[in-house]
Amino acid sequence: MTGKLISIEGIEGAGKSTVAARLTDRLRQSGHSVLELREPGSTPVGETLRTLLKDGTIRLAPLTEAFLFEAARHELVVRRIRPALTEGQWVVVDRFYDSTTAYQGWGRGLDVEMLCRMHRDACGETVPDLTLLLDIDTAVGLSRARSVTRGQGETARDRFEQEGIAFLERVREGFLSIARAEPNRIVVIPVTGDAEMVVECCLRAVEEKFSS
Ligand code: Z5A
Repeated sequence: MTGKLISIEGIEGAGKSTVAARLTDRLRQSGHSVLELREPGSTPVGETLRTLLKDGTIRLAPLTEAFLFEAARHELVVRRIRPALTEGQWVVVDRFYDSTTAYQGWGRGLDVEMLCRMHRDACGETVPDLTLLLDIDTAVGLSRARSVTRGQGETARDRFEQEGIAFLERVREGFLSIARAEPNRIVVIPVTGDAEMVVECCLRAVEEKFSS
């Protein structure tokens, strides 16, 4: 595999989608061939599971939720990520398996070791070369995410937006804990400035990681 896999993580409203799009543009301008993907999604099965997973009216047990995210991830890895990396493309993915560890592990209380085994089954040796963790104050992230949802005219809040601030605090702490455990892979980007400043920080992290 000659391409690079970059995942972007963080709680909702951290600016992941914004960063993923702008980072992809900037990497393309530097001459890289870049595939931008999102999780769950970016395959027919993944997009179908995304609709189900975000539907706040359908009850799911935590383990069911974890299996569905892993199923969507396996499809993404097999159908999109591995072929792209094999062709030498760079892949920017909006969320990857750290989200399951943080949300279903730290948030829902599932066993983190079990989840890590599930990641290995779903992804095999396809692991991110670099993970950018956008770390934002929980209340700020939640309010940004909710303003987007309201802007889209949705009436029912989705499964995760129904969760309270305490859930999201656990998820945020989960992400930071994963970052502390894997400092070579994960760079924490504090979200304090505007989107352009955050993108610049991310670009610096990419350059530092891959320039040597
Ligand atoms: N989930 C899970 O539980 N387990 C898993 O394994 C996976 C996911 C993979 C996916 O929904 C849900 O599934 C997610 C976790 C769970 N839970 N939720 N909610 P999603 O993909 O639709 O949700 P999201 O990833 O959280 O997307 P989001 O809410 O859109 O957040 P974002 O992508 O991080 O933010 P954004 O859309 O780029 O920006 C939000 C707003 O802030 C927007 O108006 C921007 O213009 C603005 N923004 C962005 N950056 C800035 C800065 N720096 N300053 C000011 N304003 C900014």
